[in-house]
Amino acid sequence: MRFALVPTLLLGAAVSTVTAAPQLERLAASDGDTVLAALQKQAEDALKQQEAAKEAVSKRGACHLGNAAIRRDWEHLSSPEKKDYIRAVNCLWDLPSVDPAFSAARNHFDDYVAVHMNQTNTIHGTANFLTWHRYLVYLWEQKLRNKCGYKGYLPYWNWFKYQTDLHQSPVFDGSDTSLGGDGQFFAHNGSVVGAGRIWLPSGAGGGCVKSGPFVNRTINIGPVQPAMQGYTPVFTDVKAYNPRCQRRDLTMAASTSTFTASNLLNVTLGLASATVGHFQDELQGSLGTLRLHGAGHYAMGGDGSDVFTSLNDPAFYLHHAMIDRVYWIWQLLHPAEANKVNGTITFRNNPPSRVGTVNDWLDMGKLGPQVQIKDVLNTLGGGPLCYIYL
Ligand SMILES: [Cu+2]
Repeated sequence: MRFALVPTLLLGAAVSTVTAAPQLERLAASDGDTVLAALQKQAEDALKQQEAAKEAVSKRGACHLGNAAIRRDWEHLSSPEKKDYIRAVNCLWDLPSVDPAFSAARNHFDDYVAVHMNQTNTIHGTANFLTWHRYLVYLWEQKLRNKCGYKGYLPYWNWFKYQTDLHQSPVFDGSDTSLGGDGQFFAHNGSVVGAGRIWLPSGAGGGCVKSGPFVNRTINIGPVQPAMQGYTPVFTDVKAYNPRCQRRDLTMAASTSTFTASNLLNVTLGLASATVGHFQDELQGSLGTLRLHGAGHYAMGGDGSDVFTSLNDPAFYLHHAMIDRVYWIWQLLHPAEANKVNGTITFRNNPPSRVGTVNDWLDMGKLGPQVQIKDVLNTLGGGPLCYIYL
């Protein structure tokens, strides 16, 4: 796919001051990880400028660059740091459910799956998609720290490394410092995605995750709509208790084709970066297209490919941290658009619904306090968030 530049007029000063066109042309010819590193540098420069400007005109808030949490690439955590994260996830799995109204949730790990499943149709393809998921993974991070003694912050899965062989990825290599490896081989006919318009061939897995620190864990909710063929969803009562192993099918057909420099540039500096509406639509993909958000889910396959209950795969949180990181980079590079939302309050406006606003509440059930979208647009203060990405 050819990378297209954003007309400078569309963006005002935002991008034109940050990146010159020749640099963009050069980036477009690089690999995804090089582009990501360049974008990160630009975002950091923009962040420093914006923070310096803020500081000049007002008293500094409690959160600033000097004390913000730093979320890092899973690969860049030390082994003890990775093991501490894994220990804390296991700790959440051992804590009791906090929502007795959802009987299939048997522990606190399940509570997150339940809250997401219950709201699936009002948090995807909606005005709140980016902020709802931002706040959810923040609550997950805080719970790991406050209830389970995790010392670090939420790591992310860098999509732009190992995308041609996910078995080599430190997130998925099956070692005791990964979030588990591939599933056992399970013969199936690939996955159907993109509203039934895209077929992805199966990988070498599809069955129970066979290695890594969570092999003996049981998941209890769903599946509701797994993309992987041969994985039968619960049709009768999606809220029913359904204990089983977690399944995965590392699917390079999704990751190799989509985690590209061209797709990353398109949403951060290209045509699809012009407005928040363009950005979020391109990030999520539309009917018949596979894009960054979907590709991460379908690259995990199995339980991770279920739009309702993909949180059953513990790598969900690292995938959505990466979504949030790209959103964070985009916000920093597009300050005039950064605090806007676009869309309605139902999945691709089906059924038709009102337009979403920054005053809408983000409902996390019993996972944490409700906040408004405007409270989580900025990761550096003005609300509960205080973090950056590195
Ligand atoms: Cu979701």
